[in-house]
Amino acid sequence: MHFNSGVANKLAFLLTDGGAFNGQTVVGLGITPVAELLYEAQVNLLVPASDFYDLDAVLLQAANNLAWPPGAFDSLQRARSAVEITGVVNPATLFQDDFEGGFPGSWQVSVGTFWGSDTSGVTWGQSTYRKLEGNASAYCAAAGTSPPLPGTMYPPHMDGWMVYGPFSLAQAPTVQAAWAEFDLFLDIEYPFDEVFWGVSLDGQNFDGFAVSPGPDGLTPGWVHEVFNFKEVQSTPVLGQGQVWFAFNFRSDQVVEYEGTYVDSFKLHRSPSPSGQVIPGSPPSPQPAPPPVVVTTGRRASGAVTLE
Ligand SMILES: [Ca+2]
Ligand SMILES: [Ca+2]
Repeated sequence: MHFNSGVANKLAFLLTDGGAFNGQTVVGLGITPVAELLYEAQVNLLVPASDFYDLDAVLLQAANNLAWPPGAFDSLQRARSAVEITGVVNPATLFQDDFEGGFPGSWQVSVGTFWGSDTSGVTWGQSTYRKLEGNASAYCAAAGTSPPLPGTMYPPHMDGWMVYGPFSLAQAPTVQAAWAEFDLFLDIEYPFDEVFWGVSLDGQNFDGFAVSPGPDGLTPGWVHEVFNFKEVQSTPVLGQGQVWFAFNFRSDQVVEYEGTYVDSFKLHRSPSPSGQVIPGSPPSPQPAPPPVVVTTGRRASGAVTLE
């Protein structure tokens, strides 16, 4: 668990003692309810993959779980506004996939060109070997050219893509927050093999996080990830009519492990769009052209560490 930010401390301080900050005046609630709130958020709603932005998605839920009275809710809203993590009100789920149905379904799966002619040709597919819930998940090396047997190892020279989109974040009312939420199981070679997730405005150039969990490439079982699109400031997708989301798995030339699984994928926006929710485009009957460019300074392995 890491709320690796003085901002979270400021939020807790404001809620506890009250005060004026960033144009907001917060009535203090005292230590006990704030401790209960953060405990609920950390222990019951956040898990190890969470980061500071996850607070945005869970603080109100935590307060709701604890049956906070309106006055305390008001303090929480003001404290959230003061530290600028507002935006999650009346959220809607734009798309979700538990990977139980036919794969790839709404995803476009492809092999990228990072390794050129050396590519393994293996990419994401459906697996029943590991799953968080139900009978299946998405596995980084379950499809393509001669995928490995379930529960064995991904091949070297992988560049497997799984892309969803385009979906719209432009429907009224104005989007205040949008995020993806999913669960991961990682067993990969740290720090040379990695899984990446990110967003794009053209379906080709993705910006996000590459993860190779240190020190051993393993997550402690399944971990929950909340990827707030505000984290990717160089690709501002809020308000855009065509947005793509992707997972990418890359392995280098030597040393392989079991790989990466994804389950319980959800795509959210806040507030909910007025009228009918249109969950992106229908699945394409044509193979998608491989997205090959990842434009992020955070592509470096280990830039984000699951712990
Ligand atoms: Ca599942
Ligand atoms: Ca490797």
